[in-house]
Amino acid sequence: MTPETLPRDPTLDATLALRKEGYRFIPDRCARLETDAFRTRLMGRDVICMTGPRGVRLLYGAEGMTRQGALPPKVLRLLQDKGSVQQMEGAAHQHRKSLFVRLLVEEDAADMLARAFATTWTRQLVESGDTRVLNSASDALAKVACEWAGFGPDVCEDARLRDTLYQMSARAGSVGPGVVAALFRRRGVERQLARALDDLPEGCLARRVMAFRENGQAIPTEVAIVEILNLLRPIVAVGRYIAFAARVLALEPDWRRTLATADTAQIDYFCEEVRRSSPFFPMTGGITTQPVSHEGLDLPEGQWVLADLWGTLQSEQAFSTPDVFRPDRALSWRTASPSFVPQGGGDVATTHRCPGERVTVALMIAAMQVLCSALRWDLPPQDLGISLNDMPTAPASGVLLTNIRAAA
Ligand code: HEM
Ligand code: MYR
Repeated sequence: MTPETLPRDPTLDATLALRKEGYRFIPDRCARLETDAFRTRLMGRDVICMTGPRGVRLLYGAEGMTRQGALPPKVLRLLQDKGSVQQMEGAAHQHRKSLFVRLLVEEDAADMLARAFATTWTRQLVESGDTRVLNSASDALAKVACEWAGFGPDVCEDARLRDTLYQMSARAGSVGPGVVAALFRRRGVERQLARALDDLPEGCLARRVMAFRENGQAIPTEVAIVEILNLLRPIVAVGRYIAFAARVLALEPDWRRTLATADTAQIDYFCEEVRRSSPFFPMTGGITTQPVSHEGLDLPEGQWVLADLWGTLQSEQAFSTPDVFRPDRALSWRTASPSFVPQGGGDVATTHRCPGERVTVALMIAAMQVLCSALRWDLPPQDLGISLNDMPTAPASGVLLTNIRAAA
């Protein structure tokens, strides 16, 4: 089947529809057209949008794909940036990726970060007495991530810098002045980190990134900073998943009691179901670098493809009663699946799958232990609705908790 024979979205250019419909754009159209792949135009370019396992396998594992040029430039520059691991392919990608896999999956960064985050966030919450989970968890994560990387108080205690790390993912899907401001602020943080590099302690994480060797020499400083930001920014973004998890506790208070006495494995399944059911990374893009024949689809060179992650997580074929929150699905990042793809799919070492899943889930578990075991809190009336039009989205109130106190 060639692209010409795929169902076509009748809109002339669907850019506005994507902006309006957000997360629903690809899955709703696929459902309407009764297909897992359709053609349309976005930003004046021909694109194939795919939902479900076939698209996931194409973007995470098929030969002849690149991420270069596959995302709008401002999304790219705020999130991954040029020169980063996400823009590489083949042997060079695998080598750079091995750094992330070592630091984030093979070593015990997850446990260390989780412990540091639980301590920092608990202290802050008890001191402040009330909070918006999205904001306070993201801020505590920023502090913990910068300390973990080896930065001193100049960086870790800089509230504006911590907020910029948050804005980099929060603004990635917006248009207008907000995103431009976030881009400027990202550049500022890059300069600030560059100045701080000389004072880093021996053997710290940021120094290990700087010392990473490619083709016989250490990677250039600008690239090292991009990759250090690829460690800091997404740790801060985990605050969004923590807000989604806190929303479940708010809407279904029984979970507070259940998780208070649950073992880590049960809290783990709870957090994995939060990752399945919460809209976060909507879709990912790739471009063919050669003609690609993939599961019945023949794509010419230069074909832009978007793979729907959010809709795939909501598919009825893969997840029965997808609208129901059910940790007994026993999902795990440890088991490869082309449908459970909150942070991408495929093999982490050789594809663009996120290397941060172990860290993400460990931080979420720590957050649930803080909220369910270490602390007591009240829930004032608030809007916990989630708009699917904004990418990324969050519970409207950010999940407001009041009267926070240590558990007796
Ligand atoms: C890649 C989502 C957390 C580091 C990805 C990808 C997704 C994703 C969907 C694949 C992008 C693609 O297909 O091109 C998320 C979400 C997170 C998260 C929703 C929740 C906060 C993390 C964490 C880290 C991290 C905690 C590191 C500390 C990376 C890196 C890549 C990546 C370095 C690029 C991998 C490559 O291109 O090979 N992430 N991620 N992420 N993520 Fe995450
Ligand atoms: C990170 O890498 O910082 C973690 C996750 C950030 C998710 C941001 C969502 C971006 C929404 C825009 C994507 C538009 C794709 C066409």
